[in-house]
Amino acid sequence: MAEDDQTSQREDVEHYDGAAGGWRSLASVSHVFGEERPAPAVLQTLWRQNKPEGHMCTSCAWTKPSKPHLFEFCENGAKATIWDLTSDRCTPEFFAAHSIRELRGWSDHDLEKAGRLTHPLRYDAASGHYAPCSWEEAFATIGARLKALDPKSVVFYASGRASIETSYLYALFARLYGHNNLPDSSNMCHETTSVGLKKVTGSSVGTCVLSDFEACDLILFFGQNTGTNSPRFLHTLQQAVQRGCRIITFNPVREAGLVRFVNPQSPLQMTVKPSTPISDLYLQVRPGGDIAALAGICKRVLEIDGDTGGVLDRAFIAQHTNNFEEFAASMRETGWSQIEAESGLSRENLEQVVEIYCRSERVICVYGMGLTQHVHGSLNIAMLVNLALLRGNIGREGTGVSPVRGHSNVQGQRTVGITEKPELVPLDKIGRMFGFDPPRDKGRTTVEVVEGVLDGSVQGFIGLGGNFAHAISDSARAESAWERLELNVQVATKLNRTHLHPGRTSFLLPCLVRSEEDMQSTGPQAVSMECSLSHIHGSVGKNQPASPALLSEIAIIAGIAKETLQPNPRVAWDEWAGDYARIRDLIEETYPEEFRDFNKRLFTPGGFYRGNAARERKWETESGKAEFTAPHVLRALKEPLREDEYTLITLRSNDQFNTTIYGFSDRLRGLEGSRDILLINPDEMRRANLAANQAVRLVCAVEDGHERISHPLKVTPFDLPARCVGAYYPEMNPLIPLEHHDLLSKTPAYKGVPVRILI
Ligand SMILES: Nc1nc2c(c(=O)[nH]1)N[C@H]1C(S)=C(S)[C@@H](COP(=O)(O)OP(=O)(O)OC[C@H]3O[C@@H](n4cnc5c(=O)[nH]c(N)nc54)[C@H](O)[C@@H]3O)O[C@H]1N2
Ligand SMILES: Nc1nc2c(c(=O)[nH]1)N[C@H]1C(S)=C(S)[C@@H](COP(=O)(O)OP(=O)(O)OC[C@H]3O[C@@H](n4cnc5c(=O)[nH]c(N)nc54)[C@H](O)[C@@H]3O)O[C@H]1N2
Ligand SMILES: [Mo]
Repeated sequence: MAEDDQTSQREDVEHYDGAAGGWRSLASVSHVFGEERPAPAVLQTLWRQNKPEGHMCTSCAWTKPSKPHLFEFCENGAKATIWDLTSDRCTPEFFAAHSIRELRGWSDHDLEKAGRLTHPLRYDAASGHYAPCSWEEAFATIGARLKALDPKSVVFYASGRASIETSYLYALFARLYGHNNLPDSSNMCHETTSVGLKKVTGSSVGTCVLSDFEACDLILFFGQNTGTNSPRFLHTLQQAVQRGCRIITFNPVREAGLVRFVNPQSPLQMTVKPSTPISDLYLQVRPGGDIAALAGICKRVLEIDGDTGGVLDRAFIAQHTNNFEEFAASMRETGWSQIEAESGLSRENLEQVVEIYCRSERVICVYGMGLTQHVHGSLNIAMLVNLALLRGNIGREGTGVSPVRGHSNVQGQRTVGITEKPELVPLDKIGRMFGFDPPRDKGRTTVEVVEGVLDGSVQGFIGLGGNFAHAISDSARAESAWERLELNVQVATKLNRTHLHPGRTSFLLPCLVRSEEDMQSTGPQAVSMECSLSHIHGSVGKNQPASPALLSEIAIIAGIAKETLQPNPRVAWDEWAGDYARIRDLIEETYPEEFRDFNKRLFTPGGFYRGNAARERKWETESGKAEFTAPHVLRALKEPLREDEYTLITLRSNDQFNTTIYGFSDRLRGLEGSRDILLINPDEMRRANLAANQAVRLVCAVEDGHERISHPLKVTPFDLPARCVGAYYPEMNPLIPLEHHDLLSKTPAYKGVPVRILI
């Protein structure tokens, strides 16, 4: 079945169904190559990228296969490396020439474009500039300030790039100092998975490995944009399709990567062969409509089983699940008219899905931010698990639930203790290993960090990478609140907006990137990452550092920790920072099952698997079984839309990595030149009396005493469902109320914001 049969194309809207990958993907890389003028060694670096002897890409978290492609990198991975290895430098002279006040007028793109940070910097409030300082001064001052603060008022944030070794030490430092305030970017991203998937399956991460994708006969895709956000995954999908696996996609946007794909690795396909169609069925669900869509699918599966029998895996349900009867009853009671209205999909389309689902023996459910970033995001995931459980599609070869993680080591950070949830960490063991009593009280999520900065209960913040105040919801409120901090330390590679809101004492500390050589007292060091499929991969950087003054993240953490904590004979910061194999020994001692023979297995081709209980049908849930969940609502949004309101989904382009804006082309959606655009469907434009290219603003429809209005956006007709508009992240973050988050995990509801259009 060709994908075009499924959704009729309109002439009056922007859509780009050109293939993802291919020549244009290479052209897009060469554009960044030209702009950043990286050293010639970068080509060699790309050659080694994601291969056993090289460094693991800092872009997405998709797995690195044991038999890598000739070039095991994608357009975005190449861009990320080139962006890191630019020849531009953001030096003390740059900061002498530009005050913080002036830099706030720069765009996100221009801030990072200034180049790699080269020296440790301290903010000088009197002049309003960052000025160079020594590492000794930075460590001594930060240590003295931390000692003076109540540890419970301090937050150690991590963006998901720092390695497993770095993350272990960072979490240990936090607990030795006295808090569990260890949120990471996952709290804005897949925390819904960590909490919601865990609740129903016992697993806080996906249950699939690569071989499952080689054995499945159907993949259901919910709200994950592979072509833009995890392009190497397209190879896996293409191969699956070529061997007859079917793909069904649920997404309000027709994302080109999920429509068809050209493999840039295959010169033959780029010159003569037609591209591979990816999705058999592409359903443009309404934002927040997945609960209803999944209810429709589950209802129909149950109906067919009632009619003919043999559809449900009754033995599995009886032995492995809980709450089936209540769930089945709730599906029987849910009416089709409600399902169609809430999902925006027809009963006929949903029945087509069921027909394919019931014919497929092995099904994988893939999802991304389209499910997690909603007020009822955890329920979205529970509904997807309901569907999988009906036919025993978890814990068998070729089946499973596969959340696609974002940052390259965000999953690994959680595995080794970066979490605000103390119950997820073996605290007794850590206490014994290092001779102390770790704090047991719950730490802060990212949302709770901002609440704390706003009400004064958070006074100190260390950011290990990331652009926290700009990436979080209500970013305008967060950014100005940041200036109230007593202590604000940012460890970074490039300048970003969070750095422009220093607190009373502030440092900006530059670190190595993963592709650079990390030379310590015992020689060059390796680190490791965990991919979306729970494999641990070693990584070695070989490039010359951007500046001789840079330190590794581990050296920076050790430097601050030594100045903060009392000496402890079991805590050997210098030895650990001098030899990362010692840190891996500690990790193995703490987590012996997952990290057995860690140092020996570091460079296993394809990584080594850390195991997953749910994959073996051992359910680490409260009931000891996989849970069916009867939905209490059918809409993932907070409230129904009023007459003049729309649901805003915030989108990523394929020319950005989160708040890092490489350029202004959203090639895979056929949108070029500007990020200040509002995507809306032409029927809605007529209804609202809007003309293409007209300038409008968005205003948040939540009335809570805060006014939230966007900058002017150009109206752009685009193929979207009714009552829905799209615009880019992070520009739209000032519109999103902080209180607007998944109810269980507090992941911000970035994909379901009620807005009005101001003309
Ligand atoms: N190039 C690039 N790669 C990246 C990133 C990047 O910014 N740029 N970011 C990285 C990070 S940290 C992450 S977490 C991942 C994010 O990767 P994804 O999980 O793909 O996240 P998004 O692009 O935010 O949104 C995914 C899709 O959800 C759809 N969507 C929106 N609302 C709904 C809904 O209600 N239901 C459904 N079914 N779909 C919906 C959107 O149309 C979009 O196609 O990518 C990682 N990789
Ligand atoms: N509206 C809306 N908001 C969102 C989202 C959305 O879909 N919509 N997505 C959310 C998601 S999924 C995420 S993960 C967050 C992202 O939030 P963050 O992870 O906090 O943000 P990034 O933009 O990834 O951080 C970029 C900065 O990291 C620093 N950096 C880069 N590499 C390194 C390194 O190797 N070491 C160190 N120390 N620093 C480094 C650079 O200084 C760079 O400026 O945003 C969230 N915000
Ligand atoms: Mo993310």
